[in-house]
This record gives sequence, structure tokens and C-alpha cells, in this order.
Amino acid sequence: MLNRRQILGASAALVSTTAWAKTSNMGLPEAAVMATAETQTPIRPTSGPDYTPVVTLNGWTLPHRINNGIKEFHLVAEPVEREVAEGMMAYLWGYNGQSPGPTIEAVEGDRVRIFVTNKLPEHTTVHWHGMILPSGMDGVGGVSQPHIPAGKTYVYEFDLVKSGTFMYHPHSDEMVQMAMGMMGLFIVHPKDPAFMPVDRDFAFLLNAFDIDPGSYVPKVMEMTDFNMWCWNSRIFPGISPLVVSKNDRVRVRVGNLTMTNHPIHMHGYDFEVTCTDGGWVRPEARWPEVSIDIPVGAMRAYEFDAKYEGDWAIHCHKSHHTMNAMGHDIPTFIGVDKKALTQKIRKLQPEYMPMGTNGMADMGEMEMEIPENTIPMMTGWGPHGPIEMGGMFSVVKVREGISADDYSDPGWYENPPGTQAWEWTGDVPDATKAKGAKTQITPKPMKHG
Ligand SMILES: [Cu+2]
Repeated sequence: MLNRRQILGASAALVSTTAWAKTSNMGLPEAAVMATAETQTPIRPTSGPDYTPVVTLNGWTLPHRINNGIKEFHLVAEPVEREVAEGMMAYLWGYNGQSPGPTIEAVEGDRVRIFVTNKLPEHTTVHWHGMILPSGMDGVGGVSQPHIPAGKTYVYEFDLVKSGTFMYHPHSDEMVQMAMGMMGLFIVHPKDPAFMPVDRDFAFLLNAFDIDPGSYVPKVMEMTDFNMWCWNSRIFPGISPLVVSKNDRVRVRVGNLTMTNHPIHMHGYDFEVTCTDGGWVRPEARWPEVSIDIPVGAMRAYEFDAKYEGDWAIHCHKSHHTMNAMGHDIPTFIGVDKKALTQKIRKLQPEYMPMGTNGMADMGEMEMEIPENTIPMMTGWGPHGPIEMGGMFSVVKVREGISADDYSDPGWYENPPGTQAWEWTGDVPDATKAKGAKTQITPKPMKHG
């Protein structure tokens, strides 16, 4: 009999519906459920090769048990309530209480057995994206297996023949089920702990929803016009920061299950793609980048040495993807004089305040009344004022001396004196005076040859 100690890495935040002793739910491994959208401390391996576990932003790792040498996991496909950010809930479909589902983590050479219980109102399957496995385990409903009917449990079992960055999602009413949030990460660590080791390993999936302000269920027929651009079904300011200790070797793994590409841009560093969902990138095949385009249905992992302390923005470079739901449909008022109109409207609604005449930044600052269950288009407050962001945006926080398993938010970075942009008030800065620099620089024509 298995006992509590044999569940590897069970974490305190896991909610279980039944006690482990009673799990002889026909011999199935316990299906752990996560109740919160907070980032969970990763699970360090307690047996087998050592590895640095991945930190799933606003997510968690699925515990497993070992049964005669096989790692057994239990995924439950089911409707879930996901907090997209504080103030907004979405009714999605996912796995084990959350969307995305829990991250599955294992090691190259492992044999895994994954039980999938379908608690959705319709059939489903699970496709293991990027994995090398037998055709019958590929999870394409109708092609590789019958769809898993509602209420049934199917078993997938295969060897992890290569390490890398993978994901899972349904291949069964795929458009609807992915638009509802069904997806998860599958990370396979190298069996040789000396191969490409890192100190911090972050992972998230890009996903998108179309949820009208004030409503809860995504419009699943939407093809392109989404209003929630998410990382792991979260939007800024609900996305956890990526907390890093100075000089750590850091990997960031990103997968894209939206309907468009996302150029993920990180400030403060240059870096290289070291892994795709096809495998590891040989050192001689890499090139430096500061933005990495993540194509649809693809994954990219990049790495850097965290040499530079600070708060470094990380975001999708499509500027509409760093905005939230409210306000996308309003016309452009830049340059429009709304004085006369404002006076007329104020007769009916004394608190009316026109917006947008000088740009949209005032939206980030104002505490407007908005409908229940939605998030303003741009929001967030930093140490120097409104951040005016939303959607696919977070901050990489690099600090000296953060201990190995500490991912808690260290707060905002204090720029050392003299290293922050300042207001020019007419005095020549001291350093410039000392060097005797000219106040005016005349460009010289370039010499060729
Ligand atoms: Cu984007």
C-alpha cells in the first residue's frame, strides 16, 4: 500500500477531496486540486536525478506517485473558476481546479502513466505537444484513440525519451476547449544534472480569452478579437513577478496557445533561445535577442545570467496585448476639443469627465467606476506613479542575495543615487562640468573608407 510519505512533494496549498488513505478510488492516484491562482513554490525532486524545478507563474506542479518504477499522475478535466486578476473571475474549463492545468514535471528516461478523468460536459482527449511517443498515445480524438466520454477515465503511458519544454492540450472539440482554457505545461528535465543547469526556471503559457466586461464565460467562437491577453490565464497586474537572485542563471520557457504570435520582450538584458518544443538549441546555432517571437503552437525557452540588478519589464511587444478589456471600442479623441460637449453632458451627469483628449494615459491614473467583474484597460501602480499596463506584462526583479527557494515579491527596486532619470532644471550636471564637456554637440559627417 502507498502511504502519505510516498506522494512526492505534496504542497501545503493543495486541496484534496479525499484523504490519501482512501485513494483506492479504484487504485487511481489522488487527483490533487489547487484552490488559488497564487504562484506555488516549486517541488524539488526527492528521488532520481536532481534538477531545478520549474516555477509556473500563477500555477503549480502536479504531485505524482511512483508505482513499480512508473511515475503516475492524475489529471481531471473539469469546469473551473479562475481569478484572472483581482476583481475578475472567469468561468473556464481546465484541469484539477485551475486553468492552465498543473505543470507536469518529470525526468528524461522516466516512464509516465497519466490518468485523465473527464468531468467536462462533453468528450475530450489530451495531446502531449512535442513529445516523442507511440502513435496511439498522441491524443488526437478519432485518429489515435476514441474520444474520452464525459465521466470516463483513460490512461496514457509512455517513456520520456527526450528532455525539453512541452505542453498538453485537448485534441477534441479543440477550438472550444482551448478557448475555454484547457492547456498545461509538461517539462522534462535532462537525466544528466550537469546538462544546461539553471538556478531559476520560469514557465508560462500565452493564452487569450474574449470575455465581455461584466460577464464570466469566454466567447468561444471568437477568431481574432480577444480582450484578455494572458500568461497562464492571468493578466497584469495579476501576473506574478519573476523573482531572481543576482548572478543566477535563469531560464524562461514560454508556449503560445493563442491565435496570434507574441513578441516577448524583456528589458535590461540580451539573451539566447536555448530550447524550443523541438529540443535544445546547440550553442553554435544560437543568436542574441532582446525580443523573442513566439509563434502560434510553439514554445521557446531563453536563458540569461542575471548580472544587472533592478526591476526589468517583461511583456508582449504588441502594445494592444498589454491592455485589458475595458475601453478598446472607444473612438480616438486626441486633439478633439470636448469643452462644449462636456458642458452639455454635465447638465445631465454632473460628474462626467471627458477622457482621451491628450492621449489615454489619464485612464491609468483614474479610479473610474467600471462594471462588476472586469479590469480597466490600463492599470497598476508603481513606485513612481501609474504603470498604465494590462494583459501580457510583468516585471523581472533581480536582487542581491535572494535565497534559492524564495520567489516572494521583494517589492520595488530602489535606484542607487544618480542612476535614475531626473528632471532637467537648467543646471549643467556636475559630472558633465567636471569633464568640460561641450553643451552642444555638432554632428560631423561620417568618413568612409
Ligand atoms: Cu502579444
